[in-house]
Formats: sequence, structure tokens, C-alpha cells
Amino acid sequence: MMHVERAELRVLRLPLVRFFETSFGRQHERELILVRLLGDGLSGWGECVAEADPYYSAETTTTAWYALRDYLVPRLLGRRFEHPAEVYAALSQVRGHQMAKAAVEMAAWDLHARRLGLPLSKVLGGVRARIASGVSVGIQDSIEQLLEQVAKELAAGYQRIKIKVKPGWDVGPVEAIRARFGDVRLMVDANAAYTLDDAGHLAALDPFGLMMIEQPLDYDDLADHAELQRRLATAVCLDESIDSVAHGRAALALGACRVVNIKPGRIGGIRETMRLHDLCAGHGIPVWHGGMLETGIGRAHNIHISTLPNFTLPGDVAASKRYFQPDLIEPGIEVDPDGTIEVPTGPGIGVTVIDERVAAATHAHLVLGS
Ligand code: OSB
Ligand code: MG
Repeated sequence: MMHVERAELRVLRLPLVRFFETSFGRQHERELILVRLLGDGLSGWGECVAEADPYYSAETTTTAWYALRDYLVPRLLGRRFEHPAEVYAALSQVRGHQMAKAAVEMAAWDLHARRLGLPLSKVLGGVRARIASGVSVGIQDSIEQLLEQVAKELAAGYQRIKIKVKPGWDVGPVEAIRARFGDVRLMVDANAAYTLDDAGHLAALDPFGLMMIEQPLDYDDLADHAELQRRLATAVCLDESIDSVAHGRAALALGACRVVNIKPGRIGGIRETMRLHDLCAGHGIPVWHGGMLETGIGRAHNIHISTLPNFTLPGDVAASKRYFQPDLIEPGIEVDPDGTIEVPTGPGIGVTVIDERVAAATHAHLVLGS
């Protein structure tokens, strides 16, 4: 029985080690919300993946703060839960706000696993002790810079390279990577930068043997993705378009993708992740774990979740030092030369949060409950 006695919400701002650029812009800083649930002398951590601006998703740190403070945390405070799988249902009266829901739901999973004294991966039924790691390389100022970044990541051992693309930065960069690095595992992510009118142009990527093309079309579209998939040899992977298990089911029914990027934050947390994971497995659709420039807290969750059996492709779950120096946890997440990350074996998410670093980056702080 898990008792939720108190919740702490924080807004943090952390500088990124290096800027990150996607089809919707360049970012130098990560603003994020941390959720801590306390009960029975223990605490569990969750990290909200919403960003400061509504460019990747409609949810932002501002909307998540509002949803958590006024609607979500009040539905959990003072309550007892047999299991964290009950938490998502306790929030179901609130429509949407998946990222806010996920942050508090994931904190409940951490709290539960810590109460049991078990690593989160064991509680979830994970099947591996190490996960395969890939990187997401942002849009660069030049091809030379891109090749330099890719060379560095390959030397570090990462098992696959994803590059961000947009109109004007797509076939050229892919061609340059193939010319320089040969047959490496390579994919692209457009973050919704194209339309179906670009189908012919996107088909020019087919000869390069990409693992997949992620979210080429609009953020809420399924029908055009299904049509595009029929016209491409390359597998389409959906990210933004699958913001719930229901939309995942619709995507599979329509044939809108052959691969799914799962970000628990995008679909409402760990219980929903398990449902989408199982649904995809039943359709023979592989999944991989996406990333949202998380600190070590969200990253640790992602590692545990990536141990579920159908996470068969390397995810965007990489080393702490690519993002934050220092990270909020100690030791930071490290990637071995074989491109794998060890799953933490301590209770819960199994990482140590450094309170002073959290405090130093905090711009707003709110305690709810006793
Ligand atoms: O589309 O996968 C994406 C980061 C922020 C928002 C959206 C995305 C990303 C990434 C980075 O690709 C993944 C990571 O390294 O955390
Ligand atoms: Mg993406």
C-alpha cells in the first residue's frame, strides 16, 4: 500500500552542454518540472518532459505546472494505492495533459519500487540488464560540423545515429554521412516539417537504407502518414502523432507507421507505456524509447522502461554528459564503449539525486500536502 502524503513541484532551468536544434528551432537551455511524491518516509521522483515553448507539443512547463498544481496532485494527495498502475485511472477525469500526468504517475512508480526495495525494471517485468543506446544529433551549421559530431558519437560507441532533418537539410546530410561512415545504423527525425506534397522528395531517401524516418508529417496527422508509408520503402516511425494509446491503436489500424517511438511522457506515463508496448508487440511493430533532453532523473526512468521486451531498437537514451555537466544525479548515466547502458540495480530508479544541484537550478518551488 502506497500512501501519498506530500508532493513537491519544482521548475528548474539548466544550460545544455551544446545547443540542440530541430526543425522547430535551436535551444540552449532546458526548462523542466520535477515532481517528488513523499509517503511512509520515502520519496519517488518524476520528471515532466514538457518544454518551455509549445513547439514539440501543446503542453509546456506552464500548462503542466497548472495541471499538476490544480488538478492532478490534489487527486492523489492523502490517498493510498495498492499499485501505481491505479494512478493513471485516478487522473482520468482530467482530459489530456499527458506529460503532466506522466510526471506524477512515474514518481508513484519510483516510490512503489523503493517501498519494495526493487529496481523499477524488475517491478515492470524488464528482461535485460543493459540497454542499447543511440543518439539524436541536432541540425548543425554545416555538413563539416555534422560529420564531426557524428564521428564523436560513433567513437563513443553509440549503436545508431539519428539526425534531425528539415526541408533544405535532409538528403545532403544523409548522403554525406553515408559517404564518410558507410553502413552505420542511421535514421532521420523531421519533427513534422514536411507535407504529403513532399512524398517524392522524401522517397529520395529510400536508396540510403535508413532504419526509419521519424514523424515526417504533421504532429496530429495519421491519414497522410498512412498514405506516405504506402509510397516509401523506408519505414515510417511516429513520435508526435501518437499522444495516447488510442491514437497508437488508430495508427496501427491505418498502417500509418512500421515503428513506434515511445515516450512515456507523451502518452501519460508508465502504465500507458506498457499498454502501447504490448499493443505494438501484438502487431509485430518494434518500439524504441524516445528522449526529451531529460536530466538523469527522467533518463533513469527511461532506462528501466527500455528493459521491456519489445524495446528491440536502440533508443534516444544517451549519456548524461551529452546534455548536462553536471547532471542532477551522481554518478551520471554512462555509455560503455559497446554502446550500452547498465540498468541501475538499486531500489526504484536507482540513482542518487543531488539535492544541492536541484536547489541551485530551481526557479519555482511548491509543496502540497502535509
Ligand atoms: O523529436 O525525438 C524528438 C528532443 C526534444 C524534443 C523532441 C525530440 C527530441 C530528441 C532528443 O530527438 C532526444 C534526446 O537525446 O533526448
Ligand atoms: Mg522525434
